[in-house]
Amino acid sequence: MKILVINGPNLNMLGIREPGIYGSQSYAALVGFVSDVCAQHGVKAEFFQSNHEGAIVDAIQGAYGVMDGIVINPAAYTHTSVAILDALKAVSIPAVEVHLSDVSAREPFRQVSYAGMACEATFAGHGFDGYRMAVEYLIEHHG
Ligand code: CA2
Repeated sequence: MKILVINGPNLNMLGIREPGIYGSQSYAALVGFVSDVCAQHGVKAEFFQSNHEGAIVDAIQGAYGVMDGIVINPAAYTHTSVAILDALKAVSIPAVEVHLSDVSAREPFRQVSYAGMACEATFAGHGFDGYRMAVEYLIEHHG
């Protein structure tokens, strides 16, 4: 099984600021954590991070016919991007949404998730462990 792990804008800044919300570990540590989870399950993982909406759309399109699952934290684009929603629908690859923080307990503008409308499940508020939950969801349902 091959999984594409997509992270949206500013997640490359993890560990540098706002540790109270997003934790104190870096983006490289997140990649290491998810790589280990995937290796333990015999899953191949690829990682993509971008601050640009169109680049994320391109990455989703590039997964078509190549990847078996997508784990996506669209970050701020979660709450704004119909383009990412449409890309996920277009490729029709099983996708799971992840958020480090518990978006349901934050500002009202974070209560809407466009990308989530094309995802089979959402794990929010579990920090890095949410990515493990998402990978294991995909293995359980599509592995
Ligand atoms: O909780 C999450 O994972 C979010 O997707 C993170 C986004 C936020 O816009 C979503 O509502 C919830 C923001 C990511 C920003 O990451 C930073 C990392 C370090 C310092 C500042 C921001």
